[in-house]
Amino acid sequence: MLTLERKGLNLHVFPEKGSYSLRSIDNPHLYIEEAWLAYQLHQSLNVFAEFLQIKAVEALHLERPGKSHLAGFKIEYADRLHQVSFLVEIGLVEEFSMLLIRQSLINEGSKPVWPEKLFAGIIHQGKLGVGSAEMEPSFYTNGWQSWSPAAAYRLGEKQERSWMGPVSTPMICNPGTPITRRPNHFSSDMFACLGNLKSRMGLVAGYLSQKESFGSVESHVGRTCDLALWANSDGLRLDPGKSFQTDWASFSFTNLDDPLPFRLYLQSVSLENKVRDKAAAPLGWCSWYYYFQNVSEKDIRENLEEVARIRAAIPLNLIQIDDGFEKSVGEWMQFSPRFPNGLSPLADLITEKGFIPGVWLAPYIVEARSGLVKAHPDWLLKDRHGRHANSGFVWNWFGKALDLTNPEAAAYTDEVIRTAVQDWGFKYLKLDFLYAAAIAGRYQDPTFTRAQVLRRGLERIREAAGEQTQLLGCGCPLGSGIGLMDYMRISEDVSPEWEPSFMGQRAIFRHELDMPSARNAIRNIISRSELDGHWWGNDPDCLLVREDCKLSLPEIHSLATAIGMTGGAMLVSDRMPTLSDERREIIQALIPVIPSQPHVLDFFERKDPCMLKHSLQNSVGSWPILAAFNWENKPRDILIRADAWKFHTGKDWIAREFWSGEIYTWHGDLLMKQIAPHGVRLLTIHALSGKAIYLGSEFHFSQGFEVKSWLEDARSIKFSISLGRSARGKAFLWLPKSPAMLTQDGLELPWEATNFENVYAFAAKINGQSQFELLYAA
Ligand code: 9PG
Repeated sequence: MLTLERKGLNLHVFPEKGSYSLRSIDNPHLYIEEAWLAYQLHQSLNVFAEFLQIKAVEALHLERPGKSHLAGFKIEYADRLHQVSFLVEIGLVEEFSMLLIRQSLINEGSKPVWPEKLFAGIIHQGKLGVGSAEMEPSFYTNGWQSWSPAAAYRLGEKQERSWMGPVSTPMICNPGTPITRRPNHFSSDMFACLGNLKSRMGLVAGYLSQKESFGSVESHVGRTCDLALWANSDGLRLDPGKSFQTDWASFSFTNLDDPLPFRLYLQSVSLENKVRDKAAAPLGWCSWYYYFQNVSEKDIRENLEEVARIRAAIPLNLIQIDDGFEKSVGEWMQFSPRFPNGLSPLADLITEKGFIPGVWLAPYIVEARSGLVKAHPDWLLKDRHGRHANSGFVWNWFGKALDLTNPEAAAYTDEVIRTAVQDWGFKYLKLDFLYAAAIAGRYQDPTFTRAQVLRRGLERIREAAGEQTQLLGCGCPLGSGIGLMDYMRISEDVSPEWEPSFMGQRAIFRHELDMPSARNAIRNIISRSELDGHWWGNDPDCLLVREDCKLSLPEIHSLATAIGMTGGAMLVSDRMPTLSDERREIIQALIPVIPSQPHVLDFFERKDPCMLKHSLQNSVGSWPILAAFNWENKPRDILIRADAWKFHTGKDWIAREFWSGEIYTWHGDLLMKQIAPHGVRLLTIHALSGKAIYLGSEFHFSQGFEVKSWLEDARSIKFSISLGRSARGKAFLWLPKSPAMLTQDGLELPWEATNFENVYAFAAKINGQSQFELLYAA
C-alpha cells in the first residue's frame, strides 16, 4: 500500500489490487473507497488492473500548470494476454485539495489493439461518502455540447432525454456516454457533481481537458451511490509500439452552498487548457432569430443603419451575420442570391461604421443538397455501413459531416476560415455545429479518438483565424473549445416561443429539451452560468424583445433577467428599425453588462433553478440583487424567505422591483403575489437604517451599478450616475426627510414624493455621466 497526505486529503493506493481510496482528513464521511482502475479493449470485458502483473512502482513528482505540483505514484502494469502495458499516474496536488489520475496504454505486441475506454475510477455502491452517513443525492449533469442540457436531478427523478432518436441524438449526445432513462440513473459529459443535500457537500469528478478523449461520468444514486469516470478512446487503432494517454482525471470535494461550487475544478481546467485572457464580452446584433435563413444583404444594411443611429443609447459593438448568406452549408465561398455582392462589402461597411464585423460559419457540417457532397464525396465521414454518417436532422434534412482525418477536408476548413478573415474582413467568427467533427463514424485515419480529431481541428481553426480574431464556439463539445474559443454558447437556441414546436406542432415537442425555445435556453443559461470567465466568456444566446413574437412580456423579462444576471455576451436579434421605444428600453436596461457568476441558490435543488442572487459591488458599496423566476404555466405567489436567500431576518427591508416598478417593504420574509406564468421578479434589496438609500432606477436592471459615487452628510447627498451611454428615466430614493432641492450638473431638477412613505423620485436625462446634489431642508 502506498500512502500520501496533502491539503486535507489522504490517498491510499493499492497497486496489487489496482485500486485506490481517497479520504478527507477532517470529515470521516467524505471519501471514495476502493476505486478500481481498469480499461476496456474492443469487444472485450473490462480489464481490471488487479489481474495484471506489476512491472514497476515509482514515486512521482510533476510540475503542474499554474505553478502547482503533483506528488504521487507511477505504476506500470503488464497485460500479457493483450500484450499491452498499462501505466497509471496518480497523486495529490500539493497546493490545493485534488486527486489527479492519468492513464496510458502502450501496445507492446505485434498486432494492433483497439482501446474503447480507460476508467479513472469505478466506485461501487456504498463505497462513496459525501459528507454525512445519510445521503440525499443530487446529481449535476453537464451535457456534451453547447445545446445539450445541463441540470441537477434529485432522488427519484429521471434524466430528461430526447425521444427523437437519430433526429437529435448524434447532435446532442456523446456516443461514449450512456443515455440513461431510468429514475436515479444519471450520466454526464466531461464532469459531474454528486451532491448530498443532507451534508451540503459534493464530489466533483471530471477531466481537466478533452484533448485526447471525451470524458464520461455515470452514477446510480440512492441512499447509497456508485459512480464511474472514464475516458472514451473510441476504439482507436493502437498500432504496435504506439501509446495512448488520457487527459488528467480529477476528484475533489466541494461545499454545495459555496456561491461557486465548481470553482476549484473550473480553475484547474482553465490552467490545464491555458485559457486566454478574457476578451470583453460582445454587445451585438445577430441576424438569425428574426430573419433565420431568409436574411438578405438589404436586411443587414437596414439593421446596421438603425444600430448605428441609436448607438448613443444602445452602444452595441458587433454586427454578426448569421446563417443564410452562403450558397449551401458546405459551399462557403459561394453566396445565396440574396447576397449578390458577397460578404466583403458588408464587412467593410460594418467596419467603416465602427462596428466589429462578425459572421457565422459551420465549417464541419455539410448539408445534403450541398455541391460539396458531389464534388468531394471522399471528404465526408462514413458510418460503419459505408454510408455518409448522420450529423443530425438540421434545417429539415439529415446532415453530413467532414472527416477531418482526410487531409484535404481539413485543409478546406483552413481555407474557409482564412477566406472569411483575410479576404472578407471578418474579425469575429461564430463557429457552429462543431460537434459534427466528432460524431460516431468510421474515420479514414482510425488512429485518432473523436476528441483528438475535434481538438486538432479547432487548433487549426485558431491558427488559420489568427490570435486577434474573436472566436465563438457553438454546438461545440465544451471541453474541446477551452483555451481556443474566446466565447462559447452554453445553451440551446432561444426562439420566439417559450416552448419548442416544429412545423406548428407543439404537443409532441414541448417537453423536448434539445430544441430551440426560450425555456430551454434559460435553463442552461442558469445551470452553466459558473463557466463564464473561467473557461471563456459565456454566450447565453440572443435576447428577443419584439412585440410580434409568441413570447409574452413576462417571458421576455425572464429571458432578459437570465441574460443580464449571468454576465457574458449580450446580443439582440430583432428587426431593429421596427422596435417600439418600450421594447428598446429592455435592451438598454441590460447595458452595461455586469460582472458574471451569480449565486444560484437552488442549483442542486431543482432542474430548473429559480433563485439567483448577485452581490454587485462598486466603489459605492454592494447591492444584493435577487431574481426569482416562476417556471410554472400559471401565476404563482413567490415567497422570498430570508434564510433561503441568505439575508438578515432581523432587519426592515425595502426593494424596488425592476420590471414592474413596484416597491416592497418587509420584515422577515417577503411575499409577492401572483407572478405571471414564466415571469420573474427582479429586486435590488436594501436594509433600512435611517440613512438615505438609492433604491434603483429605470436606467439599468441592476438598480445600482449606474451609481459611481455617493457622499452623504446630514445636510446633503452628492452622487453621480454613469452608464457609458445616454439614458432617460426615473430614479428612486429612500430619504430620512423631505428634500428641499435637487440639482443635476448644477441645474435644478424637479422631484416628487411617491405613494410610499419616505420614497422620492426624479426623472432625468443622462448623457454619459451626471453629478447630482440633493439638499435637505435646513
Ligand atoms: C443557424 C443557427 C444559428 C443558431 C445556432 C444554430 O435543425 N437543427 O437542429 C438546428 C439546431 C440548431 C440550430 C439550427 C438548426 O442553431 O445555434 O444560433 O446560428 O444554427 O442555422
